[in-house]
Amino acid sequence: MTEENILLIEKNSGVGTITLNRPDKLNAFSDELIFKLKDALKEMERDSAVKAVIITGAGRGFCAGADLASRSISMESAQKPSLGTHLRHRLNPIAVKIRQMEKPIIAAVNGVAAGAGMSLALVCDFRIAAEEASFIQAFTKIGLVPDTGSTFLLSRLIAPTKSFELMMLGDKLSSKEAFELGLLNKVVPAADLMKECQALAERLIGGATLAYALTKRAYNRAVFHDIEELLEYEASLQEIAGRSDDFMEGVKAFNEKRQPAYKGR
Ligand code: T3D
Repeated sequence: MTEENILLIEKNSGVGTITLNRPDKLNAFSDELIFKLKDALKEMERDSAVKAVIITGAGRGFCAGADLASRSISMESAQKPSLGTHLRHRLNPIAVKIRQMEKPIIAAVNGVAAGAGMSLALVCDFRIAAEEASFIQAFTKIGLVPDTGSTFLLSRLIAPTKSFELMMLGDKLSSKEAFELGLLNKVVPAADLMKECQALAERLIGGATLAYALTKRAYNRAVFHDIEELLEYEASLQEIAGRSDDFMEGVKAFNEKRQPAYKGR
């Protein structure tokens, strides 16, 4: 069944706001939501009246990563889904588009950001989070490898010791902890989140936008010059993890709301 209005777009004073809108699923990435996000980013890039972009989520989640309910349905078919292909065609192009777009992109992290939802926040240029927001590298908890850029985004944004621990254990980070680690620009009360993000966007729009665009280009070159190669590497590893019994068990356990019983294969 097609869901309605799963992504909302608003344009105001040169700022384009994209809202992921599947609140009852904590804005998990269904295929349709991914396609709509990709189209929305292209629209923001093309529209010369839009000078800065904010990405946020409706309800109490920012984005809970891949939609595990639809994964469960697709794994029941004889043909196992290829997660490598899924990443190459769906999520990885979004990460590349956000890094390549020469307009500042702000993640307004209103709630939990898990799995590829955390990657989405990490790949943006700025991250402002509500006090209630949290961050989880949920991947290994369901038998997967961090993807959509998480392996290199996290380990380049914060110290490798902590980033590796977060990827391996998948423990939840509060906004306060994420800020202290250097993952966030600011933490604000939920009621002020969109106001703060709009103010930052308007400040950027009012500045030397060509210089900002060139600075983003230089930053990409300095820090993320190998983004496409690393996304491809993650996809090739996810292809292996996605065919494992542990991944099948991880998704099944999540949907059955129980602890998984992994076998390491
Ligand atoms: O498959 C591929 O395409 C490859 C790419 C993979 C990239 C990935 O992102 S892998 C990681 C996928 N995400 C996760 O593993 C996170 C799963 N979610 C959670 O662990 C928890 O929901 C949270 C920690 C995010 C939040 O916990 P909590 O207790 O605040 O909320 P909840 O009760 O678990 O969730 C609320 C509802 O959202 C619930 O539905 P219900 O029972 O009320 O009908 C839950 O099932 C739904 N939901 C949460 N996350 C997802 C989801 N539904 C589908 N997919 C989800 N990822």
